[in-house]
Amino acid sequence: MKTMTCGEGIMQLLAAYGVDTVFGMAGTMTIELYRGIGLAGIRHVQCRNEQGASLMADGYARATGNPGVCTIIAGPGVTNAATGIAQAYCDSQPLLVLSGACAAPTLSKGWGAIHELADQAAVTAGFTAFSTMIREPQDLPEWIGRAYAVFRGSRPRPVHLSLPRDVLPQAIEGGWRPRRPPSLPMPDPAAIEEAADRLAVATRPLIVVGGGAVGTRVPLTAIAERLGAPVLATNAGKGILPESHPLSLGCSIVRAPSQEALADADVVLLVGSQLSAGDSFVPRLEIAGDLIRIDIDPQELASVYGAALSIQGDARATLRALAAALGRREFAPRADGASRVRAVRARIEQSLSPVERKHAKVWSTLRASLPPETIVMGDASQLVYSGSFAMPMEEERCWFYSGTYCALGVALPMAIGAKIGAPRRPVIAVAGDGGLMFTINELATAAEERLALPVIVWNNDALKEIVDQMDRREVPRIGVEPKSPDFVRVAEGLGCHGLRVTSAAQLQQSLGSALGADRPTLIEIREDADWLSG
Ligand SMILES: Cc1ncc(C[n+]2csc(CCOP(=O)(O)OP(=O)(O)O)c2C)c(N)n1
Ligand SMILES: [Mg+2]
Repeated sequence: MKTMTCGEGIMQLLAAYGVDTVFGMAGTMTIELYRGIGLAGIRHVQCRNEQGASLMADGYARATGNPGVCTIIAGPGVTNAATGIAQAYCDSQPLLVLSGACAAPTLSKGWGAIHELADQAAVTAGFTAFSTMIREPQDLPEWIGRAYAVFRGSRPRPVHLSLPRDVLPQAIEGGWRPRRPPSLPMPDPAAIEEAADRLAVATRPLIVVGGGAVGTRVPLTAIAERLGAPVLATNAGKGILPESHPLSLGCSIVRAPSQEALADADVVLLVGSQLSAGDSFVPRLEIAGDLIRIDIDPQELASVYGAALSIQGDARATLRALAAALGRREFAPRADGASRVRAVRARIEQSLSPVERKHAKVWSTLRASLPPETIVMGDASQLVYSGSFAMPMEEERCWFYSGTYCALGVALPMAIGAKIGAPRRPVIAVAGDGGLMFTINELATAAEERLALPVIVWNNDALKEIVDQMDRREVPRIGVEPKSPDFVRVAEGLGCHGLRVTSAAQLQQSLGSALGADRPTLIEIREDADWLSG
């Protein structure tokens, strides 16, 4: 059997699990991993800061459904990457973080080893499924097997393996093999019958879908139509039911008319969602009717919103079983579902503020300019908050706004990861002037990778969301009106195209060029532009 280093063995094993790309930043401790990356023929995308690497890996996972992998150094590599790992944790994304670590004999001793953290595994323990310090090379096949058991057999979440610098170069006997992931949990048939009984007699049923329901379009559509039930999506569930469907309320959970429809329902079927406050902007939504929850995570089923009936199971298998159970029952679907949806949509349309009407104008231009399979990566900007309900999606895995962790600066690196994972699909990033500055350095990564990536900057010369909150509460505007750079020149300096658009036609035309370009294109839209007024 061939002898190789532990670093080589890890990468060969990951290639056998299907890993084709890693996002990273090399350092003295991880060089043996890089020998393995080269030998395994894995693509390495070099970020400019480890925050970019973890966010790119997250974007890759969202676009492909496969785990995103990042390779980073110990200490500052881990603390820099923390934001992307924590975001992936909040949004249940599969992420494998491979970091260096100080030499095993120095760990926890405070000897001043380079990149030392007192307890590196503990740093990420609160936002990973597990975080482990590897002590022996032969432990790795098990820990990587456990990581894939999390990714494929449960609620996906990040896993962090810390690899000491004296472990990676050790010789191993080759031939580490992937372990077969466990099967997904199947629902209890008695619980499915009870859910069908409750739904069949509901007079105002309503369905809410989140990220855990991705992949359930066929049974979800059958259930919604069988019941005549409106379907509301969270950001992570946007597009599972096409938003052109007459029963779709889109991702309008942030708007009062949709929240009232939820409160008014007599039976609510909640699938694969925690109903995060980041989606609704209210700490706790009102649900007066009976709640039926479907989730793969038993703890989620017991959290915040107590349920009349909790069904643990894989969402697709559970909804298939529920659709079949409803099909066996005699009852007429509620006839007023689509008219309830139309009424809610009309009230939302009437409730838009002047600036939200500007946002809607931008989104309608983007929607008209972009193919339906386009992936949109959104940052925590006011334009994106409106996009949740104003940018209709016909497909799932197309809209990503991570409202729960809600970290500024995520859109650009996530879009880079998505474009690398799904090169044939159009991908755009949308960020505010404040948010883009957090990770604008990664334009250099996108340029180096020659990505045809439009990056939309919504420029209002302010951290406008916070300005508005300060104004409402009569707090002086302190620290919320930073001076923006000349974004077009910054983009050009980092190897991208850049332009400021002054009309809908110009936005449409520039997007067309950007999607076919040999480099990213920063497209600046000013909130005070004439074309958005009136
Ligand atoms: C890492 C991080 N720091 C601070 C915040 C708080 N915050 C939320 S929205 C916002 C303003 C963002 O400004 P910008 O990106 O320009 O978008 P705008 O609100 O102007 O549309 C801030 C500072 C945050 N969400 N994330
Ligand atoms: Mg702004």
